[in-house]
Amino acid sequence: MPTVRFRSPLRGPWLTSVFAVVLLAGMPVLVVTGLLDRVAYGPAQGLPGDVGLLQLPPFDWPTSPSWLFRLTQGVHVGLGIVLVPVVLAKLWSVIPKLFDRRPVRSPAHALERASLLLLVGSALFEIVTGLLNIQYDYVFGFSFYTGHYLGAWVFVAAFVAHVALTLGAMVRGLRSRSLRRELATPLARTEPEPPDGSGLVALDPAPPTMSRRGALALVGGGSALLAALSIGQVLDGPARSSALLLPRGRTTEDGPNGFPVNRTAAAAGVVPAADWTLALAGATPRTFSRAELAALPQHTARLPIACVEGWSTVQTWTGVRLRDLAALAGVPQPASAFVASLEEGPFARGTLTAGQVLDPDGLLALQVNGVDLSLDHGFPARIVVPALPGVRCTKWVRSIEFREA
Ligand SMILES: Nc1nc2c(c(=O)[nH]1)N[C@H]1C(S)=C(S)[C@@H](COP(=O)(O)O)O[C@H]1N2
Ligand SMILES: [Mo]
Repeated sequence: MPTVRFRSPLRGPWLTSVFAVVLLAGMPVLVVTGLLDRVAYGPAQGLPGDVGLLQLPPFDWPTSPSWLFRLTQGVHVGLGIVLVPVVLAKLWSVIPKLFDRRPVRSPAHALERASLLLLVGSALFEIVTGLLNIQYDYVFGFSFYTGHYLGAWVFVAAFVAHVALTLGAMVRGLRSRSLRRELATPLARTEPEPPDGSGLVALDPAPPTMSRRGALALVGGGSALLAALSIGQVLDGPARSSALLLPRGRTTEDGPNGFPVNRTAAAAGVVPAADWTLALAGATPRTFSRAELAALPQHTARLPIACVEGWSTVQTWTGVRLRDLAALAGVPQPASAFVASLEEGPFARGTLTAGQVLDPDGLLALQVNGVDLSLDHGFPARIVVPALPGVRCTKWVRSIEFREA
């Protein structure tokens, strides 16, 4: 028998099923947007690290619409945050089962318990790594990208097993009470769900201190509050400072370069030399000073920087088209381009696909919002390409190699 420690009269198959159906709708979106974000990184080149057989099939991330990564990444991080109260509520609602110490009865029962352990463990792992990554600068002893990705596959396997094992019970649970009636039931008329074999309903329920609609409002309100404290990270202008939960998406500076900085030049240890030149490698290797780049035909485009941590911003960038640089390097139809930064470190290199180089808005930007890039935003020159993950928008570019194949 379940222990008698857990006596809330609200627990029961209906309440658990309500939280479950929200997660059943939300989790697949979270997983798919997460996998898309991974695909968007493009060919692995140091980052994200190699994951062997779990590597996703190669796929050319489109450059249109330009807000595509902003959307998938924003949904992934936003939904991940908003679902936290629902996950916690779901865990609370099934706590008697989690503490069920009875011996395993059958192989099926053993499987169910193992999948539950993996489900809860991987969900908490994904929440903790995801939240830490958007709060702090890479605090892990392992690669966030690899850890979060492998954790996601454990979660997917356990989630599929759990849904297969409990879908019937969820449907029965949802049908056992009317949502509309629960929403009309105040505390005074709140009664325990009828005892059943689920192990969720307390054998000896305590008097209610909250109605079921109150519990739903608490969880929904928690999610709404988290949403309100996060949404600012994707808004430009003063509203951004409301992103109290996502400090990395906030802006400290004013002026044309006043938008979030992922990592400052000081933090990256970058001090561009006064005689900086850009090296182009290809059929006809070339070098360009900044003045020579500025004398080439310039193109302006409004494009987002969308960071894997969830924040994003749209700014007006001006610079030389990457496809013009490819032609100057003697590779007018490159299969890919390899970008290197003045900086050493995980973001210092990146590969661009043919589509990203050839997109008319794919830029080596020299200016933003009509003025030269600030040092923190990548002076002397940086990559900005539509729908390219922020992490690939390499700052302080030193060289670009255009490859035929
Ligand atoms: N060389 C270099 N380029 C970089 C980074 C970096 O740390 N070093 N950070 C990347 C990340 S993760 C993001 S989101 C964008 C942010 O650009 P911003 O700092 O100009 O807003 O720059 C990208 N380019
Ligand atoms: Mo980023």
